[in-house]
Amino acid sequence: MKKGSETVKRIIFGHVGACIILLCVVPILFIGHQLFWGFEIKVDQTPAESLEEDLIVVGFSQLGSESGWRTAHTASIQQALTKDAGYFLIFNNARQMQDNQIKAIRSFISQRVDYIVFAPVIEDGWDTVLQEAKDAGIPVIVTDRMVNVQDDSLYTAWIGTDTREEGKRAGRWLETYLEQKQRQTEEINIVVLKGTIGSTAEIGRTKGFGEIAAQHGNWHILESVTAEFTANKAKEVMRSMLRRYPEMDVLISQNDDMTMGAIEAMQEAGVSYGEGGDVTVISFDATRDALELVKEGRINVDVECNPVQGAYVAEIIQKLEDKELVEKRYVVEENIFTRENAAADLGKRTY
Ligand code: GYE
Repeated sequence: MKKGSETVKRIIFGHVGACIILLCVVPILFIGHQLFWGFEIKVDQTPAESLEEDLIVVGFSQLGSESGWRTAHTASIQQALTKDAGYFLIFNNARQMQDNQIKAIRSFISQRVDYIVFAPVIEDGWDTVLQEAKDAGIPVIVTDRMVNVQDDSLYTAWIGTDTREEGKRAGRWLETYLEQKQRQTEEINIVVLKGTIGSTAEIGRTKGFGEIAAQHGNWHILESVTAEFTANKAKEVMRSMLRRYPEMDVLISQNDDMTMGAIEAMQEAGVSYGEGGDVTVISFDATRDALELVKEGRINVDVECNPVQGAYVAEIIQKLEDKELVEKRYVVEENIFTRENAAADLGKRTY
């Protein structure tokens, strides 16, 4: 009898003890996890507030924060999808890693968001996760870069820029410039700083410029190297290219951040560039900082890429809410800037 009650006690206290330990340890582990991962786990929160206020819940997977252009693109989406406008926005930064984007999208699906918006880091590899979103009945709006999927019905709409046309514009500008300088028959040595390999901006700009370059037997692309759209990497790559190609005439840099890095490398190496310099500089994006350099003649031409896409995303969502049909592709307007027109635009530039 005594033995029996001891056993019962042991069982009861054994369980109680285990419960107490669990109750103490689990919150400690949870807090530790929160402190360690910070806001990145924001993606797993349940948007309870959105239910109370009847907001449209949007999960936005941004590919990274690699450039000034990206900062402007993020801001544009955040400014359009505000609470005042009726949205509950869940933001996740994938730090240029596709795996992180896939995780974020899966998390949006498990939270049953109303819409998924995402800017894909590269074009390939989205079929499976987008199929999961489709099966869950969540419309996906792709912004900025494009996806390459077998079945176009895996996304509802895409809003972005015509990067191939941007590449062509750079090529056509170089044609005209060389004619004006009466250098159209000279041998022209070109180096290219590419963006993230496999991203729409890299694919389109390379292709577009390549199409024009192919029409000129005297244009020689000495080397194309990726610097992943970042200034630091571009500075490193450019240092090495300057050592290897002293005969370089033209730099094509697929975004402004890389151009800034390359300019630093040229300055360090004592190489002259821009108007009147040895290296003609062609850039993409036309952010405010870069336009200042265009105005000063340090960048010869900047082909605009427009990051202000948030309002269009909101418009697409509103149409879908109203059960209206939406276009599959929306392309934003873009310009091209040289010393002649850069100053005039700087005043009204929002990014
Ligand atoms: O040009 C670059 C950014 O995808 C168009 O990505 C975008 C490009 C933009 O990092 O600065």
